Amino acid sequence: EDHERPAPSDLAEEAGRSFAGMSLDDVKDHAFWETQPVGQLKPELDKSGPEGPIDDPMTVDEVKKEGYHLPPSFEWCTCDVTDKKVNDEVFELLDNNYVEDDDAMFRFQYSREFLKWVLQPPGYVKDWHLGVRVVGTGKLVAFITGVPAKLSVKGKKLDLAEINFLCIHKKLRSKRLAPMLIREITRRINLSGIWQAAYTAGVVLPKPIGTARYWHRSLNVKKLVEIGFTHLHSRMTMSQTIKFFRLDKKPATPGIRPMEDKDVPAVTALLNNYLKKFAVAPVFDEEETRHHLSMRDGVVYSYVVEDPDKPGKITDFVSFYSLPSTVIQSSGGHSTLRAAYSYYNVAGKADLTRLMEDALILARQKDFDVFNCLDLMDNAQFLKDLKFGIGDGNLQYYLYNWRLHNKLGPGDIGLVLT
Ligand code: MYA
Repeated sequence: EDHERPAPSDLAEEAGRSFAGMSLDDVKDHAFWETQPVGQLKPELDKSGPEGPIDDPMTVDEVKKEGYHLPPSFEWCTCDVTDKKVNDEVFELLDNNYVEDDDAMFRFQYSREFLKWVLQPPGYVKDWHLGVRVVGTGKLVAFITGVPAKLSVKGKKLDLAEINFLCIHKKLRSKRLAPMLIREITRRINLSGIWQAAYTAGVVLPKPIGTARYWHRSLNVKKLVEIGFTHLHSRMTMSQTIKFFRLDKKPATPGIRPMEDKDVPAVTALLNNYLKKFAVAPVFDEEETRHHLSMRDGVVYSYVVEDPDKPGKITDFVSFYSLPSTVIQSSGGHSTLRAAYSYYNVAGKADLTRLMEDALILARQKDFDVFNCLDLMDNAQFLKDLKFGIGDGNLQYYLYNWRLHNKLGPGDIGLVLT
């Protein structure tokens, strides 16, 4: 399949890295990442070995007890997002400085409730919510987080940290502060006896274990055109386009309904059984399913299909989370793009395409403007049929301190990081 073509760097490796156009000169230097236990883009820097940890094993006793030094005017802090004031500070830092698209039209706007949700899964560690403040004023200017998770990587179960929300104030960019944040959070995580991490980024760093692509399904195409998220096809009018993206008013799968607390055991079993087939996927216990996948208005939406013939039997599951973006040059009176992101979906009895069409309808009912979905898991099956359009830019998947010999295709990835 098209998306499973090896990346150019992999081709260069196979070809012995010797032919013109793919020489090592094309591989960027990474002063920081070349010192880290990750796969390297320059093959001569790559430490060979079996699939598994890259660093020699260490004990918690050997981990540095004091924090790394920051430049004198900055200090580390631990951010307690249950504290209203701190939650506001984190929200504002991200609202003004977090991820933008390449054309700087939209910027992620994680909500306060969303931050509380993703940062406090079962077993979360406060010290892994790391901030940098200006000494004196106390202004929060940088942030990075880790949360504990269990990941199955090619059949091995790893207790690791999921890293997210790396953010540096715009005025403090390109000062090598990011490596300091990464070193300090690594130290704090190592102090808990955790030696691996998983993370995603839009940029290519040493070295992606896999690459996925976002696809977008218009729900409110008129608004999407007005804010420049999408544009009309040259031979289609607005009313033809609206008709093209029209959805039924109500989901069609018999027995589909919002997930309830009583569904947690069945959803956990359904999900873990499905995720087994992917090379990289989370493993959820019931507490984690309850946390990550229970309905939370404005944050995460989950639906089950209860078999109409066998009450209590859950056969299918769909979920999506809410991650709006600020419209940077607000236009047409729109300041926010309301985006739903596909999360975990399992088609048991239903057809996956039919089930995802219901997810689109449910997201439309909740007033989302667009439904975003990565081409991972089995998602490639339905994207075209359901009128998703391919996005620009890739999402790169990374593991810290875990070697894999071959790059994964998107269909081997079963992990969605919020
Ligand atoms: S991905 C989201 C990242 N955030 C944004 O894109 C928000 C907007 N941008 C910013 O805030 C800044 O530009 C950031 C970089 C903070 C991204 N992941 O300080 P610098 C490397 C990792 O001078 P700045 C997410 O949150 C870069 O290649 N490294 O640069 C997952 C260079 O190193 P090298 C990155 O632009 C985060 C160095 O930083 C990223 O001021 C996973 C330059 O530093 C990136 N997204 O700040 C973090 N971008 O010279 C890793 C740039 O070597 C976790 N860089 O190329 C690792 C596991 C840790 C835990 C382990 C536990 C065991």
